[in-house]
Amino acid sequence: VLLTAIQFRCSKCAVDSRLLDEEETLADHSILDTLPRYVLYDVNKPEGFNLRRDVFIRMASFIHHMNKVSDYHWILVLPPWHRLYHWRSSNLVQDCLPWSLFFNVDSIKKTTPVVELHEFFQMNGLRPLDAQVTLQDFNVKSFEQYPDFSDKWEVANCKDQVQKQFWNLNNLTFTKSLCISFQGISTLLADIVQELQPRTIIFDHAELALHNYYGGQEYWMIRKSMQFSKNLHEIAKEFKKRNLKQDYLCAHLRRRDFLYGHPSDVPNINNTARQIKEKLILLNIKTVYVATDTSKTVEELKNVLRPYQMFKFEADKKTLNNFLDGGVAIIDQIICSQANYFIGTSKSTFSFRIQEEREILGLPIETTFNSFCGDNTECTQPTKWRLVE
Ligand code: GFB
Repeated sequence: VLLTAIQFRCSKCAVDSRLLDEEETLADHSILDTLPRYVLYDVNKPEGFNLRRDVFIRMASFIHHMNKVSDYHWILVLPPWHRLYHWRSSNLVQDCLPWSLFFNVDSIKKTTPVVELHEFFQMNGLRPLDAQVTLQDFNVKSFEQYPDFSDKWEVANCKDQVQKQFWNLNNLTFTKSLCISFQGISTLLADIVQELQPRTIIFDHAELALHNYYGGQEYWMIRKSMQFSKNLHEIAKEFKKRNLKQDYLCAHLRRRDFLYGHPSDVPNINNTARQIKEKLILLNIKTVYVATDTSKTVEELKNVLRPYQMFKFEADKKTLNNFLDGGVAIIDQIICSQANYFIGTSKSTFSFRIQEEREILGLPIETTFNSFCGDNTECTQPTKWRLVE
């Protein structure tokens, strides 16, 4: 049943060739001018789920800008979730997943004009995209002497290989492809669109475009619209009803690649337990919920934390099959967002997103902006990015 569901998702991603003929009959340019225009985008392959959520905000902000300055109506195409590096269940097919599997897309649509990729194909058919733009860094020469932070872009020779096939779809083609050295905020992409005048355009390496105003009013408006799907909220609610009947502290322990990527931010198990216990005593809380990307240390931590009770969400087969690794990670995030107290892992965007969610819920800041301290290092606590309305 699961495989059929996933095949269905992927087939929804594929192009319906019948639509091309209909589209081709739209030879009359005055009709074309009344149709919406579309921006697609993709992100550097190894980036994780929560950094990608941040890139969405930047691209959504760009679409808002386009709809202010352009004569056309612009729509952002939600890039399918596709084989992320951190999704470890190798027995599951985790390709070509629509945003609706994880998010309440209706909520996003209330703030930003978006469509899923399969909806875009229903509109566009097999017509090649007008432009593929691969963003890349400027070559930095003598940066130390002359740091140049000005916003700028220019057409350039491609530094790296250009992506030929997005999301394994061989039907997504382009009329022209170019590389652009880019440095600046996402609204600067409007200048590129102005220059190329495409009806449909895809930006690769969209993560290079920065926020217009990180943590500003528009940022939070878009961020608030990115609600998780009702199904995932329901599963988190059921888990809490069964296991977390009283006040609880949530600890997010980001380990795997952080053990070597950010070793000074990851305390050992005894030190982790010590930091948790200190807070439990201070807050008079008896229960801990642990969200982590590894099962290795969970039993060990449970033992060291006794007599305090420790819980972790373990997805049953059905939940994992339906919502995959991405869904299970979101369930962890929902449960941590609603905890009485949260301690995250420094520098993890997974933890940052939980902190944002807690701001949206209006929880006291002292219960939110806390990180574990690594072993033998000076410890700084996270910046308090407060919600702005
Ligand atoms: O979300 P993310 O960008 O956060 O990537 P970081 C980490 C991924 O690991 C999550 C899994 O999206 C999940 O798939 N994961 C992490 C977890 N913590 C948990 C957890 O508590 N529970 C569950 N179920 N899954 C960045 C990456 O990770 O770290 C970059 O985006 C790079 O690609 C960098 O690897 C070093 O910011 O934590």
